[in-house]
Amino acid sequence: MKISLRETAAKLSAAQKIIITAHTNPDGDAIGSSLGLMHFLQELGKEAQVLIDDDIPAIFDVLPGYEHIGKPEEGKIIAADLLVALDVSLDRIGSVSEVVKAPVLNIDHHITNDDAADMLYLDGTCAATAEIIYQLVKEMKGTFTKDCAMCLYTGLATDSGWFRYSNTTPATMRAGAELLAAGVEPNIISEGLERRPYESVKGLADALQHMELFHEGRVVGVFLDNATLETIESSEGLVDMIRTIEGTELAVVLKEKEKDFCRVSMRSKGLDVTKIATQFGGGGHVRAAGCAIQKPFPEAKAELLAAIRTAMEQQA
Ligand SMILES: [Mn+2]
Repeated sequence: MKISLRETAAKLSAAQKIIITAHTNPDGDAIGSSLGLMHFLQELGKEAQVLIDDDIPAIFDVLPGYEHIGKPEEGKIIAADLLVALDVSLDRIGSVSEVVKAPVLNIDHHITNDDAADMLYLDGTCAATAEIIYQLVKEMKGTFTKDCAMCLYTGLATDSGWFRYSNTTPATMRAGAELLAAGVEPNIISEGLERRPYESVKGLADALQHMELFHEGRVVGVFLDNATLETIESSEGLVDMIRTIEGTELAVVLKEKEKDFCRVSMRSKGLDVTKIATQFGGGGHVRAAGCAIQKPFPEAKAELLAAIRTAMEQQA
């Protein structure tokens, strides 16, 4: 059920013990908005804890509170007044939904949110869930501590491509400016998050050998079957690297993570890629979306490329 920002603020005000979660395979916005909200609620004297059902990449250790992010433990039931699920639909929070016994307040900016939570506050115009948390703090007449601001700024910066993508609005920049005024050190965040091990950059170079053009050069893709993927140390950040290629409208990366299980990331310069992702049960944003295809690699590749072709023809 959809609720307003004011109602969302009222639900948070009324709760004392609050568990915060976000999507598995957590990114800067999932982690930044979760920790930012945690710091804010703790300042209000509430008991707030972040639980995410996945490993947290070490690059996020520059964020205050990183070391306090917990993982749900099987059979260890937690009773709380509220479970806040950030940047996600409920199907992607892993076992947190089983472990935490509380009404679910979902806060998100993905237009593909399934609206399955008890309460949902959705604002697809926000660049990041962290931008919504910023608005919530304002709605609740709160102030930003440096710790809170560092985390929210990280969410804003990462989801907007460091304030470069089309989702960057005057409101995003104003939020960023106010967080900077609260003490954010943007260089600490960017240097921390952009750290890569040597093997990872080398892995990227290996993965790039598999780059191909499709559909008259309008689509660039890297398709890695499981055997190839096993030989590559790391292929994180591949789609953002290839999307800059001149003349392309869409970038796609497909990785066969396990036999008959392929993960897909897409970036576009205008085409609504959620229309392609949702055909395969995925979701995301107009210019950045993803999905999983449970098919053998050759079939997954062919079906995805066909779906992209159809979407491009429908757009024309
Ligand atoms: Mn986000």
